[in-house]
Amino acid sequence: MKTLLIYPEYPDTFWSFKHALKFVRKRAALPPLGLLTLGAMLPEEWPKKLVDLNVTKLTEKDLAWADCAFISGMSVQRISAHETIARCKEAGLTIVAGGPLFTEEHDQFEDVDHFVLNEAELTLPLFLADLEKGCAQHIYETPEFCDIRKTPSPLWELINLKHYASMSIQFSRGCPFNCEFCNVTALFGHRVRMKTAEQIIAELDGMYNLGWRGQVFFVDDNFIGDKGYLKDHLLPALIQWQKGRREIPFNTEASVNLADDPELMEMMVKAGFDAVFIGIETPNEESLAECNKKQNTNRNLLESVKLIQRAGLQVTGGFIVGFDSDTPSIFQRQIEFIQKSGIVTAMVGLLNAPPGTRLYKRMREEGRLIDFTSGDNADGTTNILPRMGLDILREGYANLMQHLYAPDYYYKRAMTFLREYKGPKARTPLDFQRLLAIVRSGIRLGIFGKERFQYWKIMFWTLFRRPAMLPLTITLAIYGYHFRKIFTSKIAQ
Ligand code: B12
Repeated sequence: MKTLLIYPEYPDTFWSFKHALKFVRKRAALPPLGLLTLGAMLPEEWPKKLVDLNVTKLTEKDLAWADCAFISGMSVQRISAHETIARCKEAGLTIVAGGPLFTEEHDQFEDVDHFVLNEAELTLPLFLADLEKGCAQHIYETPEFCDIRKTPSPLWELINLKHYASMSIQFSRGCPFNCEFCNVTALFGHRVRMKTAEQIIAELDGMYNLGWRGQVFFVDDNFIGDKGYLKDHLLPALIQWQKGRREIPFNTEASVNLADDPELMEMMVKAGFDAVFIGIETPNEESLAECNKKQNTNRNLLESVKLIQRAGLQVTGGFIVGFDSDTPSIFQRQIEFIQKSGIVTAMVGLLNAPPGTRLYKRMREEGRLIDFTSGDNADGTTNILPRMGLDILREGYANLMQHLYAPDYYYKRAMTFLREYKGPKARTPLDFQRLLAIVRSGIRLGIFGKERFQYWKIMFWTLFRRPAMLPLTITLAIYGYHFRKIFTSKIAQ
């Protein structure tokens, strides 16, 4: 079976980092880890070609070569997925689809021959066995969750690593918490399932041996779901792995209770972690209680963020407006909180109810579901009727985003962060493209950008006060440019 593994294109979103990637001449932020992992589960003798539409095109030659297409994706890639399926269908390929988009919305895709849903570790062997017997079914799904200690290492050699700004690796799946709006537990379960430290080292070795020296994102739902295993096994192994080589910078996603554990933060920094994405959501205690975000309540959230930054981890954060307990004062409160926190990359979205969540069920019962989710959590759309009214919510949101990403607010926040941040231990090597990015940002932002005054102010401040942070400051300036572009094209109309 000649197999195409296809990753649909995502639109221009906050998360795509498309405008920022141009500065470093990269085509995508991250590789399609699901397909790389799936590739390793398919029979070895099947010839495989991975086409990531975010870095390359699907050609007629590809379609003529293949017998079948395995397509993955998230909801945000829906449009490109439909187009891709239509082309594969026309070329007469057998189409197999899986991953979060299809697990949640398979009934929207008529032309797919086989849906292999949920975790491929459990459903793919059943499909392959039936295929061999000539009786493959239309849908394979399971309520069970797999043992990821048996998941094979991704087939890194299927991609050209050079096109990506970062590599990704997955240590665990699942989250011990139960936030009302989050679909992680529906998709990956409540119990935290972990790979072994040996598996992670083998995966890192795999990409390192192919020449990868840039950053690696641990794409866990909550990296600190099992602190004991981290402290006793994984982090010591990572610390050991980094020894004797130019350190690889890591980043990940975690819950805010990371701030309560100085030993864990210290070990993470020692292992090379320099940033962590945290679901902060809101400074409004009532909204946190409403959505059952217990880990964020009864604490000084601002102080927790500072503790993490001081330990040496940049905090990027997710924020939500539009909870039932939110009043129109929430927009100003969010602005103040985010400015004070120094969370430079603050992803703010309207409360959405993804299918499979408890919020979705509640909204349906209350007759408040109005649309289907766009899949982009930061485009100012929602699929629920908010208590404060849709118009007030949308207007307040546009105003909030305009403030947060206006050059004066953005650069002020970056400065707040740089003052607090201890500084990374491992650094992405300054290769030719990164050097050019410095020049490009100087020209695009420092000469032609409307932020030129703030740009040079922060550059000189960093140069004299925190010179080691200069590459980080430039990165933040470039991100700011991307966020502003997205804001003007998507939200400010
Ligand atoms: C890394 C990541 C990203 C990366 C992008 C990844 C990439 N390749 O480009 C970034 C940070 C850019 C990102 C952004 C977003 N993401 Co995201 N992301 C993740 C995360 C944390 C890990 C994905 C991953 O690599 N997993 C590891 C691999 C091994 O797992 P997998 O992809 O699920 O694949 C397995 C199965 O699904 C299956 N499978 C996958 N593909 C296929 C294909 C076939 C044919 C078959 C048979 C099986 C199969 O087999 C694999 C092995 O079990 C997941 C959460 C998660 N735990 O997966 C969310 C997740 C995928 N993201 C999600 C969302 C909503 C988003 C955002 C909208 C914002 C947000 N709220 O996070 C944006 C939109 C992107 C954009 N550009 O606009 C949702 C998707 C839900 C959905 N229905 O689509 C997830 C599930 C998180 C969640 N809370 O719900 N994301």
